[in-house]
Amino acid sequence: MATKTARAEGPEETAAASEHLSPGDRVALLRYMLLMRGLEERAMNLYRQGKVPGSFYDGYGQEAVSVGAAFAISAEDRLCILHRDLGAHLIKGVSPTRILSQYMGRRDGITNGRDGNVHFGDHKLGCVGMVSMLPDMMLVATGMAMAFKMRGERRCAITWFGDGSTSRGDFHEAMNWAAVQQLPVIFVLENNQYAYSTPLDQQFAVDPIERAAGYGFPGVKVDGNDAEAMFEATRQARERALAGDGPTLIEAVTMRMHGHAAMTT
Ligand SMILES: Cc1ncc(C[n+]2csc(CCOP(=O)(O)OP(=O)(O)O)c2C)c(N)n1
Ligand SMILES: [Mg+2]
Repeated sequence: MATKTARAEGPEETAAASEHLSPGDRVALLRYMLLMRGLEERAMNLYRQGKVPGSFYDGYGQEAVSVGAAFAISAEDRLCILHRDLGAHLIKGVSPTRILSQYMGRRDGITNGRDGNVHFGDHKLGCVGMVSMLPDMMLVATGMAMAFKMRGERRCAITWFGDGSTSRGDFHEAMNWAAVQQLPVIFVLENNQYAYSTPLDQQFAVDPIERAAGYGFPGVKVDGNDAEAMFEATRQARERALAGDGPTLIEAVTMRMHGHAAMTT
């Protein structure tokens, strides 16, 4: 019988502090989290002034999820980044000025003014522009990982996605194919307790971390507010991927501190 574990009561398992981070790396982690927070606060002000068109989504309070994980990713790897994961773009080297230009729809933004706050990624830096249908970035990452494996390349793909995505068919298809083919892909489930206004206990009856075992690969539950734990879990998942041992599901337990999207007032 299924265990009712949907309502997260805090992480059951947290990766150990990393021996692979120097004091300078820890300062860098903090710096990127502060940069993400500051940039999003600035962008939110611009949005309220009507200077950012469209909708505005932020990762306020979730900085460690993207920053910690992306810090473990190398230049040859590929990143499928979602709407609350600005830190990953920053770690890959996208400048704050370009991010703000992107949000404001300016020509010196990443998409040269063709999109705003969500669908962008500088492919020269390894970042793939977000697909809006959730969680299709899981399939994009899985496909890239398959190409890496077929070409015999030592690299991996990583993707982030929300708790809401785990109820979609695409989630299962990506997990299954990655497992069957033993693909070098890292799935980061950003569990911020809500999908729009839907809480966890109305989304699933079993904690999605348990689904990894159902498909035949490891799942690790991490304190998503701990950048070091996120780094270490991702570093280990990348090692597995490059060793040919297949995918890993990392569940980052965090909390959405703001509404789903910003309000104009
Ligand atoms: C297939 C699909 N259905 C609906 C949407 C609209 N939508 C955008 S974000 C979102 C909520 C997603 O929740 P979650 O996956 O938990 O991510 P979070 O916003 O909490 O980070 C929805 C329903 C979408 N983009 N794709
Ligand atoms: Mg969510």
